[in-house]
Amino acid sequence: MEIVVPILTPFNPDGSVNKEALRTHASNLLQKGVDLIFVNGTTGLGPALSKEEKKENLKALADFADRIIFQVGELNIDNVMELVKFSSDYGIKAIASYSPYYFPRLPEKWLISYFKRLVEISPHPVYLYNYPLATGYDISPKLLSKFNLELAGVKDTNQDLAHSLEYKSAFPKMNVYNGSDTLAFYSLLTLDGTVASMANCLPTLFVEMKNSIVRGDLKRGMVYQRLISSVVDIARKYGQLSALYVLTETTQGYSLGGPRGPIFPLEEEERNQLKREIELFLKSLGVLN
Ligand code: ELE
Repeated sequence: MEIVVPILTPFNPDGSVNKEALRTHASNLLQKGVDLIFVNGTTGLGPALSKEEKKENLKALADFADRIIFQVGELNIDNVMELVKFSSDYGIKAIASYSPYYFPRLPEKWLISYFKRLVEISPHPVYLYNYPLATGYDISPKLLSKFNLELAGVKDTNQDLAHSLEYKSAFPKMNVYNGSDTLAFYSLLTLDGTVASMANCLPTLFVEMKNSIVRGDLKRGMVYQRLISSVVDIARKYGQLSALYVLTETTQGYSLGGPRGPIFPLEEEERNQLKREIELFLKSLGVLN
């Protein structure tokens, strides 16, 4: 039962990646008990990073390599292959990729060919990052079965938990995570874990939720889930990806700078309002994280 954090990528004011802040953040999250770090995911603004930045992120986190899943997806296939090869110097847990996206009506077999190429050249286990809402394609368990493609793992970002459960039924050896914050409790309980963006700012709550499940105290676990879902609701009002930088700074006590356009940072007034709102909310619950 693993808590996986799709780690935020911290940026300097000049738009470059702040590697020191990335290391500080990863180290803090692992110290607080999260199990794995997903690098270059959606929350890490993966689709907005260059190939070199993706590499730099892995390099910066080399000390924690065995706890890392390295997302390599891009539309330029040469870059993808280069990223996979680059990962061979690191003892990471797995590489992952979202499916090809943007181009409409891609035949199923092309989507599968993409993942087959990854499996062929990857020195590490290959995980599918399935996010149909974002990519336009659902690499479903049925599709994998139809083409006889067995992958080591999947992060299924899907509001439909049954969809995630189907991977486990079709491929019992596959490591299956659901990637929705609002389903984290259920994902921990019924699958191999959760990939949860809110664990960037609420790592301790996630660890407490997991511990409650381990103890068999499911009622308490659900209380943590409700709390996390409330923070999701607050963050979404401001733009979740940018809000996460502010929330993490507020709860963890260090700055991650801000995001980078086209994911624009919150304006000063929004930042202050969000900080006030979250501090009030967490204080009212007596939660220190
Ligand atoms: C999730 C998104 C999903 C996290 C990543 C993640 O960032 O790589 O709003 O539930 O669709 O994909 O945070 O967000 P929702 O795995």
